[in-house]
Amino acid sequence: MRKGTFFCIDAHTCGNPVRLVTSGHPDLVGNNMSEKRQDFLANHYWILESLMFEPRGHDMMSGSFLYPPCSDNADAAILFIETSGCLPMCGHGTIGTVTAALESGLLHAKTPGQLILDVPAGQIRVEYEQRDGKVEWVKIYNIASYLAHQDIQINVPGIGELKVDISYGGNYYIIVEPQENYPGLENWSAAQVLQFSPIIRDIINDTVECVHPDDPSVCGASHLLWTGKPQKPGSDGANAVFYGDKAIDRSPCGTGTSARMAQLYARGELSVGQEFTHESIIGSQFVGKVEAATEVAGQPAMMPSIKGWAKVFGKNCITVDDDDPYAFGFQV
Ligand code: PYC
Repeated sequence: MRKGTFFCIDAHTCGNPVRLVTSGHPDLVGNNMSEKRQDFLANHYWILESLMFEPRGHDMMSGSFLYPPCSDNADAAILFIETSGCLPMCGHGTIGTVTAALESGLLHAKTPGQLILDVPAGQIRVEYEQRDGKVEWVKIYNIASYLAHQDIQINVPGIGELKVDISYGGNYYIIVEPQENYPGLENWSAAQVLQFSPIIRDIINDTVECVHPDDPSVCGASHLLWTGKPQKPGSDGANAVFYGDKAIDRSPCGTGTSARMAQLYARGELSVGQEFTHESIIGSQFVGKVEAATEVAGQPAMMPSIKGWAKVFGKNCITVDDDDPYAFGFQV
């Protein structure tokens, strides 16, 4: 039976949507969130299609379900859903989910101001400040991030030769920096990001293997991160992250910022203790930091944190019934 009623809290993190689905959860099979993510992808994907795509969602739509923790030390678990699928980790999604869940009383921290959350990519720690019921900011201590591939030469129809890196921050990011055939984000339009990103992603995924050494279900370069000169005071870098088929993240992207810091750290351009304020395509900012050095499968890696804010703006009740020809969404 593919029908249901889903209560949702709608929020945005620094401009990008987060739809926290508070009822209608499918029971998921698995010992951890990675296995539960696989179960959702195999058996419950219609829920994502219904709640993320038009007419109930839109190109940029992104959301989550809260689940009971899988580990003894955790407060809760999150399953991320968005138009690009079920992400192993989502930074803006975590900030929005934590804000909406705390403000609505759905989530109670064992230690006020701190949470431990199981996510498909592993376990993350969160700090937050709540005043008069409102969550002021959320800081995520993200999973280990690392530069996976460096200086990959590709030939992109309509652009020409490009050199890109691939870095992991909870998802694998293809990072495009200013160079001869790419003048930087400030000289590039959103239409160009949307036109060329899927082409580059296909070229990379046909030729370069990205598989997480600790969890092979986390694989494939799913996102592109285009860099450029920041426009806002206090920013150290600017980016536009492309995901799904037509989305550009309105937030500075938590996993993208982690991946970018891991790249800069690997090149010696950021060191432990250093902050990195990242600006989005609409000028909103996350404050990133290199918290510590670590290793992933014996290779150098770093532990990033990302701090940002979210605002709750509404509640809704979405019904999905298979008598509706567009119950499971569409794309144009
Ligand atoms: O904030 O990690 C993030 C994210 C991933 C895709 C869109 N936002």
